[in-house]
Amino acid sequence: MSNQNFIPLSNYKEYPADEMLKRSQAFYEDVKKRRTVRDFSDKPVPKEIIENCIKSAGTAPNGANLQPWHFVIISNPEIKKKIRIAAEEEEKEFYTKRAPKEWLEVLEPLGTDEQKPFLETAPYLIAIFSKSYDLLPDGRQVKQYYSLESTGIATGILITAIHNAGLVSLTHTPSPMNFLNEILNRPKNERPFLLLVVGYPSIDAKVPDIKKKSLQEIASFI
Ligand code: IYR
Repeated sequence: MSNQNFIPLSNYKEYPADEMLKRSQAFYEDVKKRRTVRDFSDKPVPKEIIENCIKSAGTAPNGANLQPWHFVIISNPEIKKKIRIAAEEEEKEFYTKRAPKEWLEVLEPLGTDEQKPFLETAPYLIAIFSKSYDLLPDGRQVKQYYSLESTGIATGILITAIHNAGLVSLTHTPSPMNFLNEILNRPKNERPFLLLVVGYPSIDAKVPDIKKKSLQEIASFI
């Protein structure tokens, strides 16, 4: 027998089909304007906006509701500088040694290189960690389920919330990212998942001229 406490689904609101159509269209029209940005302004962003976006991320569906994630929000310039130095070191290795030719070829249209000035310019870096296990106060380990999938979904909601607020972001994945545990003093059960750069775009920000696949290319209805 379940010892769970169930409550009515009181916040669900059904819309008429025509209104759903309009809402789904309006959401698509807005979300398709999101672009990954690499040219950031140093214009400050009120912390409450970031807090709301993180709270939105925390609503994500996840394995057994164990919420296997941790977000570190970095605005301290010295910590940002440490992260930039460590990331650029790894990226230099990547671009000059580690990356196979085919990988560099698909990155070519994005115009990326080992220089990551945005890690210092942008007002916020959000380091997202995924817990491989959790720790009880007495030190016992708690297994997590679908940790990476759950953290991925939360990150998607976070990126969408940031876009919805009127800010831009960059999903940055310096590889390997273990330096984030060290710099941010995070325990070893937390694996760095992604570094999200958040702020306003610079006035002259440019983005690559790339296209998203069509509905027919990404989906099949059977
Ligand atoms: N981490 C590197 C390389 C890179 C890899 C992928 I896959 C991208 O979509 C973009 C960049 C960097 O950040 O430059």
